[in-house]
Amino acid sequence: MKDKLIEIIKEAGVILKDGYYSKKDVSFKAKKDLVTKYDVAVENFLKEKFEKEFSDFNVIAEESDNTNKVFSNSIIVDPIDGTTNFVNKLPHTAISVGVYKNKKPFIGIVYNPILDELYTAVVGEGAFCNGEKIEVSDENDFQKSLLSTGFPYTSGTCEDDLNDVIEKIKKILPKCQDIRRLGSAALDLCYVARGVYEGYYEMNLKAWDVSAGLIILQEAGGKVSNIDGNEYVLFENKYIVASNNKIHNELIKNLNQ
Ligand code: LIP
Repeated sequence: MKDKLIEIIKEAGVILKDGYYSKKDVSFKAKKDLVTKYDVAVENFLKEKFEKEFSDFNVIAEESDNTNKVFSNSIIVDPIDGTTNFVNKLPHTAISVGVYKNKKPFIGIVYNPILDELYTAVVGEGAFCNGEKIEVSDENDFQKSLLSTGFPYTSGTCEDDLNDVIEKIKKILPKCQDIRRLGSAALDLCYVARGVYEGYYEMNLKAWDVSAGLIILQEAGGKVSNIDGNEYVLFENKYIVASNNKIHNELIKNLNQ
């Protein structure tokens, strides 16, 4: 299944790449939440191919889902993760596809066709970037850890969420090396997987933002949880917290202090 998925995702990457270098009309799903015709075109392409090739799976995709529910066999698709970057020609944008069998993680693929980075993982077989094995960083000193986060679209409309973002940064920033915000949750998780960041956290994400990246990260030796340190459940938890495993407890402790 993995090879067929990669073949289809690479074809979809051509649509994303063409769009990236073209002039784009932008629509708003919400105050800060953008969408373009390319999000829809990549999604339609992937949905049609996946439904034909993998008829035992439900395809759940960002621009057409209205259930917010994972079925027992699901292919969860974000056609363009990092749409704001895509629109502004910041090359941190990717197609994300997570496959869940009997509700359990099975295959994760994140493809950035602009930088030509293909992250892949099958549960039990390790994680790879362009075919090279990747592993999380060895750093266990929180003060030396580079972290990443994201700001929820709701920070423009919900004061509680905005305050929460600020509070968390106030708690974490003095204690770590630094914090980045690059704008694609799928790639943030892959960057923890390949040892660029030691940790990552974000609120209000949907299953399509993280379904593939969390499989890739766990296969690279990392850890994913909710903000209490317990299992992260797609579509259910407000926060996702991810790390190289070594700093996880401290990251959780500092986020909650
Ligand atoms: C986006 C994320 C980004 C996050 C946004 C949003 P989209 O996904 O990956 O990191 O901060 O809230 O969810 O909307 O570009 O697919």
